[in-house]
Amino acid sequence: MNIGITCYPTYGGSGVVASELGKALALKGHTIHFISYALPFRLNHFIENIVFHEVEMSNYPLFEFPLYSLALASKMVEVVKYEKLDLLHVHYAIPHATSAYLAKQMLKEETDIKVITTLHGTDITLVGLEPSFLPLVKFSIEQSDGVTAVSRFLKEKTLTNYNIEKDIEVIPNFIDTNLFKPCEKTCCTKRIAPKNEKLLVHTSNFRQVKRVADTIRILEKVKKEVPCKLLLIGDGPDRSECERLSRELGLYDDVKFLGKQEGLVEILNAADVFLIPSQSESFGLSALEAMSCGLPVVSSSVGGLPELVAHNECGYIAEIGDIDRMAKYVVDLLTNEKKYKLFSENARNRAVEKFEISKIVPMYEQYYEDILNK
Ligand code: GMT
Repeated sequence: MNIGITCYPTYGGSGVVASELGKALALKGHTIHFISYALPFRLNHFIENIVFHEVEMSNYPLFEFPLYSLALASKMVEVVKYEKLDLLHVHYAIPHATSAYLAKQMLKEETDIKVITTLHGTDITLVGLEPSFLPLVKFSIEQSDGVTAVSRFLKEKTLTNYNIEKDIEVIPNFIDTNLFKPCEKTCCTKRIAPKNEKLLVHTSNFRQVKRVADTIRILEKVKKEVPCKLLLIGDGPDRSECERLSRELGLYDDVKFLGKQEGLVEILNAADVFLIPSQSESFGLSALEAMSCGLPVVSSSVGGLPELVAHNECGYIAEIGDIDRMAKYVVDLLTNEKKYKLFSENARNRAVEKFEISKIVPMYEQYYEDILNK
């Protein structure tokens, strides 16, 4: 198939999923055309049947706000027409599903290009609900030829929040378990944990929904029982506030802010427990990456997290903000070697059995076929 993929190209789960899907489809022989304003950051190796089409933006002074959605629609039209695409697969509804709808209308005399929209999270649960976007998101979802959601939770939220009656296919996120796998500690943590302290880890874009401050408060409690440190990977608006909190709690030496990092597999393998106390999380790709490396996860019970983290098997889930309980769970894991080993194995097995890339990519291929033959 000849497939156009649009996604946000920078740091973030939906861009990771779209890029990894594109790469996997290309390796299976499909031709993939990425259409975005920058090269998606995971496309770091040459694959001959992946082409990137950059959406160029004009700086005309009259346009106080960049008209990206429109420029994207024009680029989509050009690529569909000249590269003879079979379908457009857009990730994150705003504005990608709307641009694709516009492109579809512009092309309708020549071809009936099919549009598939994959919903990822805040496009539905947060930004999409703002009055300035809600009608547009609802319309763009309804007009898509096919819609997928990354969890059952997200599907239900979409149907109820937007009062939509439409088939939405749940296709969960996936992981390359040959890449994200348990291995000997290769990264040196002597400076971070000189006394072999246990390591808690969290990765995110440090936005409010992630509740990163909770991870610091969890560390404060766990530290009273087990010597440990916290690794915080990533960056974003809440980072300064978290740095301030760790100083205020006298934990600045115990919380290591590592910023954005490339060597995630090494870092995860150096750590013991993954924390994800989010306010809202439609899937939790970062938790899946950790599970695939054999890390038990302690999470909040929101959104799609209970579909991913099997409670009392490969981790524990607790109410949002229940720091005491989350800390207790972490202590339980770090002080019971037998349980830790079992949960670590369960986490890895669950990633392999339910979310391995080679099992999920055929679900997208089948869905593409279904939509094209509808
Ligand atoms: O919504 C976001 O926070 C951004 C979004 C993204 O584009 O990175 O993340 C969402 O999509 C990921 C990939 O499907 C999911 O793993 C995340 O759970 C989801 N984030 C939220 O729901 C907060």
